Amino acid sequence: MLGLFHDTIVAIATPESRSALAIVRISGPDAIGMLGKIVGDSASVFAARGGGAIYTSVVGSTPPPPRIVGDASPLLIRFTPEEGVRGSEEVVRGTVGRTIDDVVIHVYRARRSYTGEDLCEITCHGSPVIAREIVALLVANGARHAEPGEFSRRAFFNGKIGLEEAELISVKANAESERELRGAELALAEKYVHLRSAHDKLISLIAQVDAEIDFGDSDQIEIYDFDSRIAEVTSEIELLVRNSANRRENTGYFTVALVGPPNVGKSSVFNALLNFERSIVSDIPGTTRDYVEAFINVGGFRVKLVDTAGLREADESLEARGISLGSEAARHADISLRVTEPGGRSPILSDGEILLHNKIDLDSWNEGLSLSALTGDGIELFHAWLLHEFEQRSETLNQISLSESERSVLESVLVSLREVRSDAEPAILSEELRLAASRLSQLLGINVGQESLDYIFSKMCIGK
Ligand SMILES: Nc1nc2c(ncn2[C@@H]2O[C@H](COP(=O)(O)OP(=O)(O)OP(=O)(O)O)[C@@H](O)[C@H]2O)c(=O)[nH]1
Ligand SMILES: [Mg+2]
Repeated sequence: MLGLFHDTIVAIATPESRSALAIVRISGPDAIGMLGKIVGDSASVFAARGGGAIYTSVVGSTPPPPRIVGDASPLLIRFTPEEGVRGSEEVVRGTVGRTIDDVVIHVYRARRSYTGEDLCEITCHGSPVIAREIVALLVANGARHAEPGEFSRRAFFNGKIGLEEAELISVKANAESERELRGAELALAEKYVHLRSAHDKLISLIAQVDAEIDFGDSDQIEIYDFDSRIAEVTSEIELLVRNSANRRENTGYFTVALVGPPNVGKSSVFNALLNFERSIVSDIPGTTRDYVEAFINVGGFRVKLVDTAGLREADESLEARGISLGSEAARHADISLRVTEPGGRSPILSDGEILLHNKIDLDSWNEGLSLSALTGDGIELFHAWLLHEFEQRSETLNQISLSESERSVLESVLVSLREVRSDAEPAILSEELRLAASRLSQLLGINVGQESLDYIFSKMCIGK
């Protein structure tokens, strides 16, 4: 099967940091031909039918080996090209130069590959320098650097994955915690259930309208419960739009801010939750002058913890700025904890603030949340409380997320469905329903619009 794309793309598919192994991916009509030019055992690469691993080396040569057709010299090796370049026998100069790395290559032929075109994965040692060098060699041999999500985009266009699957891959690749992953999967499934159901209901109505046009004996269509069936479709779409609109951007994590007067131990609580000394602690009031952020994992939930500058009348403009930035961060937090200490004045809590009493080693405290950042007493209970709070709020964490273009498509479908009248001219009615259904089908990946694709694939990383 030939793919739809004429060029061959390459990218590092693993994070560009030091690791045990790294993978370079190359996909396209000439993937195998290009790879064959840079490895020691090119014959095995050309002959690969897919499925097995080839252990060989990548050999760098500068300038890259030119393709010479015709005369063979002792430096030249001969091969019979496999699929893709069939028809002409070519000879390339044998790989001369230094060995860049020993690698393992997996060749996937178009019919059975992720992208639907010839795809090779080169597993090399995990230094980013090596992986980049392999990519550079392939680019020198004619490959192009891939855009983010481009491998999956090709998989979609070559019919290897559907739109829902593509979006799911993107969600999986971006999830930073188990809870986020599960929440996002559920939200995604819900989105497609509603879309599919609205679409299918419209299709069944269109079929009935068309049957009435062909076989009915009056100028008006007579479909049982027509209006209420249209209303069902409308309310399904409305639900989808409502559940995704007016909600904060899906961050996939909760934010917890620690606020309160100086010296009550906000930074100490912050460090205790983090389990290392990230924020400076001292007995001098006003130690934290900016706000400090760090991520922790609480029972599978990803949590951004924010330590803020102590709230007080600051004479210094820098500190005042820190305090105002901290207050701003606290206002946007999902949970804002007002930290107090024994003997401190009873605070007047702002909207949504929750009291957290620190330093219980100095004085016991019987009500509400209390702990000692110094001794660790109460930290475990506090963790359990946080986890409970997150579980309660978890459905707000991953709402159905719609791009602006998806939302505007749904809104235009709603506008047209609200205008549909069962007593309209049957041919016009059929056309209106068909238009609405085709707009929905775009969102389902049938006859899909460019913007929805950009929205999905651009969220993926390079090499995906
Ligand atoms: N006894 C006791 N002392 C604590 C506890 N937590 C913090 N402290 C002490 O309280 C002082 C202030 O702690 P910080 O964590 O710097 O307080 P903060 O609220 O961040 O202060 P600012 O950054 O100035 O707003 C330090 O001397 C800490 O050692 C606690 O649980 N028990
Ligand atoms: Mg502090």
